[in-house]
Amino acid sequence: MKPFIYDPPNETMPREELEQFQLERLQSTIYRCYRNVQFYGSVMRDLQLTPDDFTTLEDLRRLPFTTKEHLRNSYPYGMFAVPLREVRRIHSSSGSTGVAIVVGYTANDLDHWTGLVARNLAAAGVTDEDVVQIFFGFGLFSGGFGLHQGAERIGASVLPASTADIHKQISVMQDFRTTILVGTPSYARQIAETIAESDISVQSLSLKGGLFGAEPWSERTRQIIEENLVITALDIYGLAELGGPGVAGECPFKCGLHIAEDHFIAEVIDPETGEVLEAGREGELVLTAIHKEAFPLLRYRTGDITTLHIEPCECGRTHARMSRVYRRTDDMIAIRGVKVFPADIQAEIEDMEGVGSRMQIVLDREGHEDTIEVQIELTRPPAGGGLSSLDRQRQATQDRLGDFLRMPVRVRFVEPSTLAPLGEKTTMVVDNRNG
Ligand code: DLL
Repeated sequence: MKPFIYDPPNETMPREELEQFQLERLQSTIYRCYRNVQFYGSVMRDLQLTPDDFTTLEDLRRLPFTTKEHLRNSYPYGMFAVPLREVRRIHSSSGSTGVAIVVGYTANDLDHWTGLVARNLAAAGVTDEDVVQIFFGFGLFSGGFGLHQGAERIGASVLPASTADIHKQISVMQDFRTTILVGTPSYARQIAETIAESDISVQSLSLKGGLFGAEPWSERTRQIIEENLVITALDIYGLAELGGPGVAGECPFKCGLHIAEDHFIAEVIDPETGEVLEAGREGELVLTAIHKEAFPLLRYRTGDITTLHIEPCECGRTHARMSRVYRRTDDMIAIRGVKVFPADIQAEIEDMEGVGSRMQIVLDREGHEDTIEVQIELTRPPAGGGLSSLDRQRQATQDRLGDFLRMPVRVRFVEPSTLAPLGEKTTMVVDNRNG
């Protein structure tokens, strides 16, 4: 049986037609950027380009990349393409280094965004019969409101549970007969493990599916959520700069996340050289927003590492798929000269029983030597309870990470919510080595 597609004319458009459609939207976006965004106007004038020079999709490559640095330099409203009176909503992302990125939406942008998130929810099986519990934060972070609007658009009953504590989440789930869970995968896993260890029978719940994202997660975490809650768990991807969630989402075939290509042009580049790579090769995702009024970005370097797949998907959608994002270009750390991706440490941890997936790496220097401490939020006390079993588990985790990294690692277990409030993302790396 083919799964439900929310917007068939746009989601299943033959690729040739889709590319023509993209070109038309790209041309009008470039024209507006040239006229209304000082930054893009001067970039194009410096390169002696005018909007008329963009006659094919490949011509997009004549433009340089836009980076987070450019957005920071234009803080808060310097890259908006419309006057503030036309802006209906503002969200922001604090980013890993603390300087906020500010994003504006016109009434049309809000409408389109809502439709995109509705597509992802529909792909996860959400209908107007569902009760959707959202445990993303509601605030400047785009997750809560983005998913909320999308679920309302479908006609589901929405529970904006936000970042309430785990017992509250579970009681809401029981009392209000939640059918769909939406939030960060780390919190979903914690909920799943807590229920599995409690005397609550999962059959007494009404759950059938979940849509999780905003942070990297592994197949192991998916498996734990799916098995313990007896649901199908799918992935949703997005970033504030491109409007928040809704940029891409998985379908039930779980073979990558379909990118909303009628709204975004996706390229994958070699992060070192900037060379555009063909489909199937791994690199940094670069996105161009071709249907935004307030905050259109051209060739934005997301920092996320992925691979594009353009061959058709069994679900019937023609939009390209991106493989699950697990690493970023900017989070690679060098410890004692060894290059490490925090996501790889996280994957080791996610593989272990009883240890939560939320962690923080703290780098320091003792004498001339780098030290690494990994702080991990424990989701529950170790089997057998007691201090000695806790210490045994800590030692086992420490040994495993030490083997993995081939250097001494200190592991410290911390209480849930220590690294960040539940449902919010943690800062992966704290580097105290230069100060
Ligand atoms: O995380 C938007 C969002 C909200 C996406 C709810 C999905 C669901 P930011 O706070 O700007 O926006 O963070 C964006 O988070 O560049 C990725 O590095 C990471 N990220 C987002 N979704 C995923 C995912 C929202 N599904 C940054 N898998 C992005 C892995 C993800 N990483």
